[in-house]
Amino acid sequence: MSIQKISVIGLPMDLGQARRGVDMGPSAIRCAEIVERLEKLNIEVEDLGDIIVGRPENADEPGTNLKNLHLVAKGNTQLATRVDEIIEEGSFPLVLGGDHSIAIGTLAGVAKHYKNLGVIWYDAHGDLNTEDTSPSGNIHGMPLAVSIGIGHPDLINIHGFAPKVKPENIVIIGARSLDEGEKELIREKGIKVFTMHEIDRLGMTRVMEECMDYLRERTDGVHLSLDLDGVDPADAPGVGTPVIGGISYRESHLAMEMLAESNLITSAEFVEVNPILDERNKTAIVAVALMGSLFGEKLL
Ligand code: HAR
Ligand code: MN
Ligand code: MN
Ligand code: MN
Repeated sequence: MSIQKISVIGLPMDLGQARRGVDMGPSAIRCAEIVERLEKLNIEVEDLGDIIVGRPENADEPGTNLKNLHLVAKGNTQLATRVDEIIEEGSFPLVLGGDHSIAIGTLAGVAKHYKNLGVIWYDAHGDLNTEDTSPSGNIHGMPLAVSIGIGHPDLINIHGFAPKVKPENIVIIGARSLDEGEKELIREKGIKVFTMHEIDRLGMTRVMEECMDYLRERTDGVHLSLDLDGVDPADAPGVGTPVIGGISYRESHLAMEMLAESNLITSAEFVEVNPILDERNKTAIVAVALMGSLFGEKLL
């Protein structure tokens, strides 16, 4: 079924990592004319604005090495409710970050509506760390682990149930910076990963075909979680943790166009746009261009 209506919602969260400025991501993406661009595709678009994020007095909380745990959990709890409502109303949730910790809330709200939710995790990183394996204590390196039910109880139980996603329903695309603990978890849980090696070797067309065939046969909805650092920093410089050797702008467009043709995607989020680190809003412009392709924009 084609998408009739999109509901845009921002979570201007920068507390899941250490570099300030990513809280301005939703604003930068709106400046890059997301609403205007999607309206041109004959889809009804509503902008629900941003969820308000609290300001930390002290990042370190007693009893945990997770930074800003309380405020990250609070923002994500609110996001889960809003995303749940959007789906309930029959609209497509399009969530704007913020750092990638916001996927915890998005997935909580989305997963309630599917028995077998699929997830495409487009990212340089695995975001599969736990309190024990994390090198940083930054929650933006943990949301995928949280979604499969591994992590702090205040995070995994958001929206009242856990886990949100089965590991075998996840496909990671673009990985090139995985911590040892993440590699172990990928092997142990059988998570499907197309690293940059497979993208180089097979080409993006085949990677996306394999990804979509894999998800089509086992899921009843697919969430796209697109971290802009999955794209090469030459094309998307405005991110907090850039990793060279990434997916090109053109390959990313191709991936989005193939997803549009497949009609598989039922929710999406675009995260980690940091305008403070960007060059003339380039990364937000790239994000909006990719959204255009994801929702069916054609060159001719
Ligand atoms: N793996 C590292 C950590 O857990 C770095 C995480 C990186 N950042 C992200 N997530 N942008 O994709 O701290
Ligand atoms: Mn509901
Ligand atoms: Mn990420
Ligand atoms: Mn990343």
